[in-house]
Amino acid sequence: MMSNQHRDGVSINLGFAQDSDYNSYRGQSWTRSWRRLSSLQRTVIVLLICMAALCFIYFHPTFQSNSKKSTRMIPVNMPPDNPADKLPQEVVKEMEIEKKKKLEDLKEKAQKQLDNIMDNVKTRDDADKVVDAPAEKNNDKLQEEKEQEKEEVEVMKPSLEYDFFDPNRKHNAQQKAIIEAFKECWSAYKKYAWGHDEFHPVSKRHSEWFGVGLTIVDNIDTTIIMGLEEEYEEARQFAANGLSFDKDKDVNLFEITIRVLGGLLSAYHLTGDVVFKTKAKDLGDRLLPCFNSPSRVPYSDVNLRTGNAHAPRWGPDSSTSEVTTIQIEFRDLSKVTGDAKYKEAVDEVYQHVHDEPKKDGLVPIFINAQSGKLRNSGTISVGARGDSYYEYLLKQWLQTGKTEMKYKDDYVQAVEGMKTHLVRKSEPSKLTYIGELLSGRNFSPKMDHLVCFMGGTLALGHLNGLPDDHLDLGKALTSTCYQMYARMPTHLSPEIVYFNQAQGAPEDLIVKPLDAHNLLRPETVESLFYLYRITKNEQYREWGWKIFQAFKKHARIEGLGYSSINNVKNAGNPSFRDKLESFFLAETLKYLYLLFSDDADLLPLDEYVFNTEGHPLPIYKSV
Ligand code: DMJ
Repeated sequence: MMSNQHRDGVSINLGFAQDSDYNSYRGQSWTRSWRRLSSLQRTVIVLLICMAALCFIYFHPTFQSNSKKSTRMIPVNMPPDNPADKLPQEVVKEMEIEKKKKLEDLKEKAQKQLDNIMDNVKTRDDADKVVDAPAEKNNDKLQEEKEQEKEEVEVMKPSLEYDFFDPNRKHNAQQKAIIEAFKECWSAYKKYAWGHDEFHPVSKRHSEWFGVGLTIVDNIDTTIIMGLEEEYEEARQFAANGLSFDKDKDVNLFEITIRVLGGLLSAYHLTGDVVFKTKAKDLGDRLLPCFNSPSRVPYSDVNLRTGNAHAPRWGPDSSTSEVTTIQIEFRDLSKVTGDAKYKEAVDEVYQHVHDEPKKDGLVPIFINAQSGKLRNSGTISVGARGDSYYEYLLKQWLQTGKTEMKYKDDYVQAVEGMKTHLVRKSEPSKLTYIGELLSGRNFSPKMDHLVCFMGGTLALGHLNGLPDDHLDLGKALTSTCYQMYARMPTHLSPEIVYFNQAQGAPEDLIVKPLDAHNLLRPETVESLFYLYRITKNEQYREWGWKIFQAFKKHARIEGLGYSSINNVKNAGNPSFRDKLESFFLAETLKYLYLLFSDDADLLPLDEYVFNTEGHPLPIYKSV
């Protein structure tokens, strides 16, 4: 027998909802069930019984003055249906007195019975307490100990100050064009791929990666930020009714965290809708087994249903950026649920990496989950597998209200390390770029487009009080990233560029055939967004607009949205790769939309920190 305390009162559920259970349960359970009730519940039941008994007494014909029974007291020679008022006055009075007396007797008896029952309830309660006391004490003690062990996390609620769906929100011409691009992708995805992870706009097919409707969940916040109420409602419906993480599927911890967990948390903060929080918690719980490695550095993959976690299929190591780019999301999950376990898991990983030896703050791109060791001979890169390690150092410092100096210190040290070991200028134009250290030692003038996030991150650091040369480097690097677009025949950047170091060479950028593709990546427009917000220099908007135009010209399929392309060097035939990456909508178009926003109240940088997938999450006042 269970009792449920609801917000609007006390309700008692007798717990026999299932008929099959009921039959077998009925014979033996009333006494046990009664004993399991709290004294409040028992009192309520007893009072109800007593009230029913009193009602019975008051209203039953036996006790009514004009009842048929009372007529039996009338002398037998009188017709039974003769009204009492026809009897002599003294007889009637006598009858009234006798009836009143009887009624009083009965009331007294009922009251005595009620008192007995109440005494009994109290005694039983006390008896229960005696029997249960040691167990309760033990439980209390255990609970107390658990609470002491557990770090306290205050449950944070969304602030909801901005009305994203205000019909009076204004969009300028550029924003309208970007919204149009988003809507074109969304409606094609809706038509051909709804509920599936990714859309292939040339073949009009879809594919699965995690099997969770990735393109939708990664973009709930995009629909909100752009004020697209209809698309938001569709996404919300999916999250509420179509989204399930109960999948026998191996997923990559980092990718699902930044895209799906980050997307859900952001949607929760922007709307306050608990559906998103509930889903985020479910996902977070399913990802936690990743951290059950001997070193507590997470395995890269986990099965969402079984919780079986393991290293990647291709080797024993996890990527350094992957294990260090989950902290913002897990910390936020702890904040919104009040449960410290998520934050504790990722804090341990950060602390572990923090304690590992580094090259002037720079980390190799592989780490072993068994031993917890960074692979010493590993390449050092701010591109693939290294990138967001540096991004999350700065952003964790910001997320924690600049209270946790270890993140800032690590970040500043890493930027110094970059300046010493990785930053160079190319020939002949002296473009500033960030190269790599192969095997942790040998410089390579290779830069992934992924590195282009760093310009915006450096600017964001400067906005938060870091030195001027951070902003200078951020500007110079972003200028180079723009050149990676501007100097290609399609005006779109390749995936990887090599910078010329030889004096007298005619061109700064070398693009190898296998690196000439463009996946619609966001890093350059992301940096343009930060730099515009921070410097208000119109040049950044001009560059952003040119990049958007180039995407429109070479990556758009009319009526079907956008696809990644194979060759940015061939403007005549860049050839479609037939894939719309979810980050094109979640980041590239979102950052472009924000780049052109004149609304100072829209996601201010001192209130929100964007995760590495472009999902805004609140900045807290402390850890
Ligand atoms: C996104 O998923 C994120 O920006 C991540 O940090 C890097 N890769 C893609 C975009 O390029």
